[in-house]
Amino acid sequence: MWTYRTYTTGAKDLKSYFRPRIPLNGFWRFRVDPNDIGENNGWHKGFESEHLVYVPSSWNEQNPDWDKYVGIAWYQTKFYIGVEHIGKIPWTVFKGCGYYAKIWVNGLFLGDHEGSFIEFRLNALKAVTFGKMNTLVVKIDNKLAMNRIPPGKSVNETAFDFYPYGGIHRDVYVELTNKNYIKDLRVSTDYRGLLKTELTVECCTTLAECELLIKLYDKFFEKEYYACRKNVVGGVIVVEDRLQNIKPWSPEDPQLYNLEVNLICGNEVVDSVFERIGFRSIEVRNNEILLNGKPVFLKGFGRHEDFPVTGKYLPGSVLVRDFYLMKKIGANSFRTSHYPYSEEHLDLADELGFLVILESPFCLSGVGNLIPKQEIDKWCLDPEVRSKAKKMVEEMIYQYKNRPSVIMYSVANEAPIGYENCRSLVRELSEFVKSLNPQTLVTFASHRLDIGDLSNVVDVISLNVYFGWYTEGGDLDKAIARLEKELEVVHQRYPGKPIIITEFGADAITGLHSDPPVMWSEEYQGEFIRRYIEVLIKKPFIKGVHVWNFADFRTPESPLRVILNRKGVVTRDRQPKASYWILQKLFAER
Ligand code: ADA
Repeated sequence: MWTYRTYTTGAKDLKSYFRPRIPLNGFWRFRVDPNDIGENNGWHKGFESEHLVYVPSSWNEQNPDWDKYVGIAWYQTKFYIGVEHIGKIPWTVFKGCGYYAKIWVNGLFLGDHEGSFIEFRLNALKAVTFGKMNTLVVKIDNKLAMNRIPPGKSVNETAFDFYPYGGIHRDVYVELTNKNYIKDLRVSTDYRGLLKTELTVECCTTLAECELLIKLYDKFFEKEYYACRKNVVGGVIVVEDRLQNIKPWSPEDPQLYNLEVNLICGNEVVDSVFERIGFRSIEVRNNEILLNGKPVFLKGFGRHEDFPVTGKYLPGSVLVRDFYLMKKIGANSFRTSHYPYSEEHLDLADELGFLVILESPFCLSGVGNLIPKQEIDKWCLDPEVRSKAKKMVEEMIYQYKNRPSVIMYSVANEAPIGYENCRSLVRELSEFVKSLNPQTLVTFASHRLDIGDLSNVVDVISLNVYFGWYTEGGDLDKAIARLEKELEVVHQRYPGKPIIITEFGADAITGLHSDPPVMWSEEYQGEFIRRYIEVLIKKPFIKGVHVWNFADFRTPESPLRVILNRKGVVTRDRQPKASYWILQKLFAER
């Protein structure tokens, strides 16, 4: 039975054609508040501002004045709920904003949320006025701090190598439910037709009056495959069956079904939600990653949600292009480096058949540049840091638990596991994931090739390797020799574990060419990737290769970055570099 432990108590945001929604994307009033005077001046009740900003998008690149602004800013919009909805619960739904958000409706505080990449919804019944305009005010605090996940100190002093965009990065809307509603839906399947549905229902009337009607349809709600009625007897209802006539989900054939759940009270449908599901199994056995019982090899990328002007918001059209460019290159997989991506992103992964490593925002690549070495172990022991890291992992799993594309969770990127307290934190997070969701694989991306006894708490070993870039720069022969040697050592250390290379790559400035290949040229990047993959695909214990990165992306300013991290095989505006075609050939061979 799925038990929500500590943090995730709110209702999950479920897909529904039944629940009325009021979209709030568009132009919002906007005001920066560098001295945090807004609340004392009543801005939460509504504020004046000649500035506008578009939602969803980060604020930074929408106005050069806000480009490097990491601080507090205010958003305001209006919405109307007709009197025909009196008696319903209005929820304000935020799919991703941050870093820390506080929400008011008509001046009444509804709640807050920490973390930019996870949805949250707040009951607004006590605040809204039906039949009149309502004012929604959002205070976003995007300051960097060492007790935030991921941590940082200022716009160019971050523990992570991506731009600290601020704002309302993803969709916002108001959704209306009846007082009796479906709070959560968890689905477990396997490729042989197992269908286990766990439902949490919030009911205000006597439960006996209510029942659930669970139906399984094809992707287009045209063909019905299964139906089952179940009385609502207490908060959580479990229904388990095995279906004969289903097709498994896989990258080659991403078969999706719609699981619809109707809550019927007194013969009236009072709520109806659905989830797109796939029947698939994922496991590690005998050093293999098995999808539906067959070995699978992950070919793909570390990605980012990053685009010019929109910042941390990837418009649907850009997502579509990305997925077609990934399909065209022969990829079947990506890691949501270094934070959970949007629902649309995962919708396309489910629909087009990509194997996803879903990563929490616990990214610590540059933590050693922010605090003295002797402080790092103490930082990892900080109870606030530990509980926030755990909360973000739990929220991530809670939100994305029914996705067929999500085969693995990564609890951290480049945590300083050389320090005991940091290692125990990664151990705790990995065990926590397993306790929450034993079916899905767990890993963490390590820049250390020796992960010590953490190999006991992960299913797959994930390594980030840059021989030939940060070391052995310009000397690929030396780099590849070292890669060969080091990987054999890793395999001897963990003979029973599949290994995937979650990062390897080289920066290339588009249009910079050189013969012979030298660093920063397109040729060097192409050569780097070609020689790495030629070695990796010959190693029987290597079960996946993710090139860093799919596309160039914006980073904090640093002498190592030409405005962007340019390790993309496509540019930031999604045009191929020479390495794109080289990789296409290589992926075709595996
Ligand atoms: C690290 C890190 C990435 C990126 C990469 C690079 O491994 O995980 O976020 O910074 O290196 O390009 O150096």
